[in-house]
Amino acid sequence: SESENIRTDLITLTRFIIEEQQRLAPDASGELSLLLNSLQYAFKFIAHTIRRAELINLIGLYGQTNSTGDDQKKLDVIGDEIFINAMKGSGNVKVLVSEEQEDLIIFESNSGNYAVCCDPIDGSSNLDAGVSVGTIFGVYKLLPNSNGTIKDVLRSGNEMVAAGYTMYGASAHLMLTTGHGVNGFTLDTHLGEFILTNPNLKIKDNKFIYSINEGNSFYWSNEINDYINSLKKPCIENNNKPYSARYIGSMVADVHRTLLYGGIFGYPGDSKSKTGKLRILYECFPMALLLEQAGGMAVNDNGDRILDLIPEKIHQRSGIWLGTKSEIEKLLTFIKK
Ligand code: AHM
Ligand code: MG
Repeated sequence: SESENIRTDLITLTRFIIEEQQRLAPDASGELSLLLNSLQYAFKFIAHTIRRAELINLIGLYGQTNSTGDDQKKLDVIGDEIFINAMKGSGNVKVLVSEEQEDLIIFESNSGNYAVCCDPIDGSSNLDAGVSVGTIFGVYKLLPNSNGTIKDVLRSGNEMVAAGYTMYGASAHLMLTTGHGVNGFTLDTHLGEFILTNPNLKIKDNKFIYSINEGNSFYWSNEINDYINSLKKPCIENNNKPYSARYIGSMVADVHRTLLYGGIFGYPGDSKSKTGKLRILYECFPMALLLEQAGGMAVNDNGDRILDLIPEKIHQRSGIWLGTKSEIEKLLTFIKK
């Protein structure tokens, strides 16, 4: 019967977090676990809001531009508010950087020891078309004796204690790392729980895919044009076929596919925009940590490790390439020449 086929011993995100803490840091205060719990509440709230968006007429311009000059959508504003309130309410977060806020936010009334950097709804230009968007986040522990300053976030990506994203697609998928591999969870909307569905995820390398906004190729360097053109020739590794092009234009969705199928994703700097488009703290760093923890690589346009960068400004951008080791190594033979 059907009931015999139902799995009844599910690993929820909450259970996973508690068990991971007991296994890896039995003496820890549990503060990070509580913070991860507040993050999961924000993801559920945003997932729920995006699902209802069309019905309650949230789609459309809000009539403002955000700190980086993009048109701000109603859902961007609401996603940002949900995130800010969840972090404030958790008590564990002292410093928050949001893509939608020009300055960092310090929660004076919170005594917590963590800083969170986030893009509440990345890829929001895709929302009207119903394309997947996501929340990207990175977490730092405050520096010793810090009461929460900008210095707590202007640090290398190596110092993050947790990072990940939630993609709001057909289901909501959370990919999380605390520096011990990557674990993937899927939101069961009826239970209201994220369920472990991709334990210890490792990047596959059996699909030959490149993912980049090729409309910018006129502005790319010769090295990048040569590299991308090389992928369009039949190659031995791919049974004498060229690579496939896949570009959604929503970083979370493009990275999600790269994690699950392999290949390479790039948003390089070009002659129009020297440092590309994507922001270091809440777009490049979290994705770079996930990729490395899944066995892949993430580098900038010089071929240097993304996680070794130290941003000087909270909204600083960087060119980024991420994917399997073999794809990034191929890229490096072009850009390191
Ligand atoms: P956003 O933070 O304003 O939503 O922009 C970031 C998004 C990424 O999700 C995506 O990778 C990129 O912009 C796509 O940019 P483009 O349209 O230039 O290809
Ligand atoms: Mg963004």
